[in-house]
Amino acid sequence: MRYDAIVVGAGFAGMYMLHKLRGLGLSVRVFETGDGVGGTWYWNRYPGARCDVESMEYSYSFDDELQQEWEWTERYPSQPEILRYANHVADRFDLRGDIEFETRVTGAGYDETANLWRVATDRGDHEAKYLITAVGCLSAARIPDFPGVGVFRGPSYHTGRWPHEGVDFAGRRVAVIGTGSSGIQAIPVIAAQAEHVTVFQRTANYSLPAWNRPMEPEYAQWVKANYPEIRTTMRTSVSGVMSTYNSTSALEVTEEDRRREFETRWAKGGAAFLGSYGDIAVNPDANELTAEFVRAKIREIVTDPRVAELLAPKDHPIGTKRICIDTDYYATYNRPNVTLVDVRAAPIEEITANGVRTADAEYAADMIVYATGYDAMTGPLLGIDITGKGGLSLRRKWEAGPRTYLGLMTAGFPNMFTITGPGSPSVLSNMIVSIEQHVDWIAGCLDRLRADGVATIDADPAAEDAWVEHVNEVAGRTLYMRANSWYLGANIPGKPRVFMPYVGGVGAYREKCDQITADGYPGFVLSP
Ligand code: N01
Repeated sequence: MRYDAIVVGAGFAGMYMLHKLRGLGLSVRVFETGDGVGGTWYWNRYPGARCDVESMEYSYSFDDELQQEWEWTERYPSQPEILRYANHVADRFDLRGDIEFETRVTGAGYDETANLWRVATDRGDHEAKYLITAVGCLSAARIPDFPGVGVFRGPSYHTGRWPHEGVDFAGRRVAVIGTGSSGIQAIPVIAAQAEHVTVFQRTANYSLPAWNRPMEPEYAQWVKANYPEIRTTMRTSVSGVMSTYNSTSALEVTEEDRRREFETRWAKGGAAFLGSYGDIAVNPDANELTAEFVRAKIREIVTDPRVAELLAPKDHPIGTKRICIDTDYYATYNRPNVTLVDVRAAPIEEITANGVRTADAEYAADMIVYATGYDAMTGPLLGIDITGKGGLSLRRKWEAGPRTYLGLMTAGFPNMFTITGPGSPSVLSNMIVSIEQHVDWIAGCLDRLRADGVATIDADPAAEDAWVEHVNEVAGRTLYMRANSWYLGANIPGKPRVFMPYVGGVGAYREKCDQITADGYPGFVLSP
């Protein structure tokens, strides 16, 4: 079939893109691997899965009736509630009719002569003038290639591919590998049910308390009454959230003031703690003071000093790996049924029929939970065999790391747009804010191209080079480069070490994109 636009993925990005393109009167088809909408929230059904952006801020802003009618029940939304919200949006805007579920896009090739994208799925081929990827940044789940993964006798699960029917841990010995956001959320919930949990930690992570609680109706009402201003604040902020950001240096204040500020933010909960001072992300001394406060909290909470020391991160600055937000994570190590294993000191050598064998011991388990993360940002795009002009494949073009103009397009792939692509703020922000900004920008662009009789748009290679350089330069001014994070591809053996998201802030980035629209798309090549 032939469409004006094909959208890949029916998460929050694909759903809103469909809605916008329909509004322009375009014919659109969305292809989605899962059998429902929701993207990341469709797949990540592990126990404890919850968003670390507050409910009132982690929602679409494009329709006032929608944001007024939906009632969030907790401060931070749980996965089931976000999935209900995604389904509500799909029903409300009648989106399902243009979404083909259980259909995986396997390839897409640009046909220069016809100026069309030919898109292959596992259920047939299609074509479209525009190809828009809405594949998410963290959707290519990854289990490390430990020898023996297939020989384990019991069931094993990746957090990002959790069975819909749930998992019963009662009476089971569970091995959990990985202590990123997913592991840190899942471990306390699993430990409350299982006979025993053995956690395999390679890198200790900084985690801040969520202090999640039922939604206060007065607060929800206040936000709803003030949504116009609140959404503007979020869109022009650094991370796309409402929280307050203190621009003073951590080094300019007295120890007593600093302690008070840290304690206040710790007691409030959530990632706003990292906004305590303006130089935490750039100044090693300011960062160390912040990190040490968190380590002291860990030592206070965890009763066994040896375990506390293992849990206290010392090998990377705070905030340079994605900050974790938890409920009872550190306190869980005070339970008699939880064991922490340091696999930095003695790495995992193999998975055996009976459990996990490290360099110095074998740990028996009935189940394995892989909370081992994703081939982030580029993985979902390179998982599709995409070829552009002259038969250039995206995998080849991005061999040394992703190259985009604004994270929206990559030169040589005309009429292809990447929602929250590498080179845009994406994972460093409230994803819904960044998704809406990209979708609005793309829809505005397509409308304008149509009005001006433009047949193709492509990124100018020179503008792309300059943007890539800018993305690197801004990241280079921060401490982000000092951690082996997935932002840098460091979790995937052999992946090029390139800082993928744009650290310049969603407000500044939006201004830049809007200016480009106003100036008639400099940095893009438009052909009639
Ligand atoms: O994945 P991760 P995640 N041997 O890559 C370990 C978002 N998210 O699914 O740090 C031993 O962070 C690895 O160790 P190391 C959020 O953006 C959001 O937890 O590489 N261990 C690490 O501990 C988040 O950042 C929410 O040394 C191995 C873990 O596995 C992103 O998703 C909730 C290993 C992977 O951690 C990804 O989080 C959940 C090996 N060979 C996720 N390989 C919220 O909104 C990997 N590990 C709250």
